[in-house]
Amino acid sequence: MIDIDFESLRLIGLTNTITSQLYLLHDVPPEARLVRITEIQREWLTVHDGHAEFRARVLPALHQATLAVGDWVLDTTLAHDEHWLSAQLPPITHISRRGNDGRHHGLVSNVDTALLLMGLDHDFNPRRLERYLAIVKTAGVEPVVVMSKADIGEDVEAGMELLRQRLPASIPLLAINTLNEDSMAQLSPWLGAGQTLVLLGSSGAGKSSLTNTLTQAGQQTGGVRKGDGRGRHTTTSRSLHQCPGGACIIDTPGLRSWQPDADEASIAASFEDIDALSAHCQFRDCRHASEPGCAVRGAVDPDRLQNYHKLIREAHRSEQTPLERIAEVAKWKVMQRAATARSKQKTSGG
Ligand SMILES: Nc1nc2c(ncn2[C@@H]2O[C@H](COP(=O)(O)OP(=O)(O)O)[C@@H](O)[C@H]2O)c(=O)[nH]1
Ligand SMILES: [Mg+2]
Ligand SMILES: [Zn+2]
Repeated sequence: MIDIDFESLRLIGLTNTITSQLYLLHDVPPEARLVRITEIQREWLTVHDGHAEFRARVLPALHQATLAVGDWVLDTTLAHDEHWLSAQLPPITHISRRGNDGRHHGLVSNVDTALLLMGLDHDFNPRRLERYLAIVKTAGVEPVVVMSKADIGEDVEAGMELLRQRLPASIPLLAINTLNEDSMAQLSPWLGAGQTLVLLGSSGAGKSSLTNTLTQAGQQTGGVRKGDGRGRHTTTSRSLHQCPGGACIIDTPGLRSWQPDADEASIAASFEDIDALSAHCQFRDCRHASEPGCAVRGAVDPDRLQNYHKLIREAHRSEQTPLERIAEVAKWKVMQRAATARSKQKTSGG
């Protein structure tokens, strides 16, 4: 087994659970070192070994497409200080999305908490927030809803009240000013040593501002990107940063096409309030549409329920193969033709 400097690697998020994943790998060269991916570029990756960041490339045995920021990988140093990555530890959590082409896109790995950022200004959009919640919860990651721009938003209290009414009470919900160090204290329950957080939200929501505040607050200890001479960073790709308290933060750019990479059942389960209430519906297979004795309709915000149906329909469509989709459309046409024929018969008195 390879040597592991747990003390240093803990600063970039190593946990016991991840360490035990090492035993799943075969033929680990004794000189290999455990490192974490902090940034991915086309030609190279940036990895961190607990002390410093450096560039590395991926050996053909390992497919770059399966790697995401936050993954733990094995690094071998060759002559000329060249770093090559040879193996990936199976991620404990992995957030991915499905593009419009139906393909899976890995986003981040091994995160404990996702901070879902949304501005209390024009960015406010509960449906988009619920989409993010579905993506995160289906990946087994704990969400925290962080409403930014609490200092400049209009109707801050009304917006917060709307979300409190609409979302299950079990989802933490905060209003912050990302530029203010007080936001540190509000987020402290999720910023413990060894914790990894990812920031998700549309462009302009305040993700990079919050990253700067959390990584530069208080005294500056050895940080991945503290004082890297580039000043405040702007996000062009996903990248991992260290907080003084020992947590790691992965900042992401805003994403456009954003579909959960999950099946209908997992999405249904991720709406925990609807899931719990549906046990009391009269019909076991109630779709909470127009069935009698539905325990969900009326109890859940109608717009939230509509959004739930929309996300489930999307998942259903992307699970279908092209042939199944053609068959479904054909079935529809037959049914429509039959209905038209019936109504014609009625009007002609036949
Ligand atoms: N007043 C105020 N401005 C904010 C807040 N969060 C972000 N901003 C501003 O909004 C703009 C976009 O923020 P940025 O962090 O780059 O958003 P990102 O695209 O999510 O990374 C910047 O001009 C920030 O200064 C906040 O909580 N309060
Ligand atoms: Mg940004
Ligand atoms: Zn129902």
